[in-house]
Amino acid sequence: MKKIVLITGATSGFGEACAYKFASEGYDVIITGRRKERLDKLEKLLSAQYGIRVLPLVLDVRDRKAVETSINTIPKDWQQISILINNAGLAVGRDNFDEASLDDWDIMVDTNLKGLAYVTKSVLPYLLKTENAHIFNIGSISGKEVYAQGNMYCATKHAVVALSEAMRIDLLKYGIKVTAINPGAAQTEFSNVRFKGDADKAAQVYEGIKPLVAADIADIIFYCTTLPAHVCINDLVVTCTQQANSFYSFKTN
Ligand code: NDP
Ligand code: 8X3
Repeated sequence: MKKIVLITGATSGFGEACAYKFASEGYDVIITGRRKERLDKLEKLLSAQYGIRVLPLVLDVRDRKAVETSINTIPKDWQQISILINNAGLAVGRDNFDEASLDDWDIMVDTNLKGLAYVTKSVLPYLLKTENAHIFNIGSISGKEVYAQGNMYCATKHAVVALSEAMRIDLLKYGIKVTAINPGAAQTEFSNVRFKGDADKAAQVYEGIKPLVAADIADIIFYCTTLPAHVCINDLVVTCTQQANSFYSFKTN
């Protein structure tokens, strides 16, 4: 039987790249996200290209009941999940603390933190029954260093790092690996979402640097899964070569 990976936020960016990477390595993939048409398209592409099974689950990770129902009712022949990639997440807005919108903050807390926890708690019973289970949490460099106008996004990503440490400690007894991946600037739909569709503002984020692309992160996640059973990469910060940290990038124009 093929190994099974469940990926949240597989309709774009890192999640979609992970779906391609794991499918290309022969995994069956459970792809989730809110946009059904994208999931349906991805299902067709992956199964045709790689001959693996694909299970699309339309899922808003903020909806606790929907997460529980959807994951609890995964068909029997899909329940041997050995890898969970908690990737669904977003930044909404980039404003000073005093000017930021509480609605934006609610979306980020509900998605990046509570959604990640809901999904993990629901998938855990399956992981516990599988050998060499591995949880990946996509944090961010903003979970290591807070930057101006990053306030609640940075706070949620600091919380993802903290929750990853907590999972690692509490799940140690089951031999489950927990890896936090903390990328710097990566050109996905992230900035379009953050700046609410303002393409110019989104493009400015990557001007003068060669940013990470989604496949870079997917390759690194896959690499972590290839290590021997007794080896776990706990926490990784990954930036493009022109970015030193949250504050300093060496721009060439
Ligand atoms: P994208 O915007 O390209 O992808 C985000 C994914 O998250 C989409 O598939 C989206 O699917 C999904 N998502 C968002 N909200 C929800 C929700 N409520 N329920 C289910 N799925 C949801 O961005 P990235 O690929 O860049 O982002 C992926 C992760 O990486 C995020 O956690 C982000 O914070 C983090 N990150 C990104 C960096 C970057 O520079 N790009 C750097 C560091 C971390 P849909 O809209 O269909 O629901
Ligand atoms: C996304 C990277 O630097 O915009 O998490 O916060 S950053």
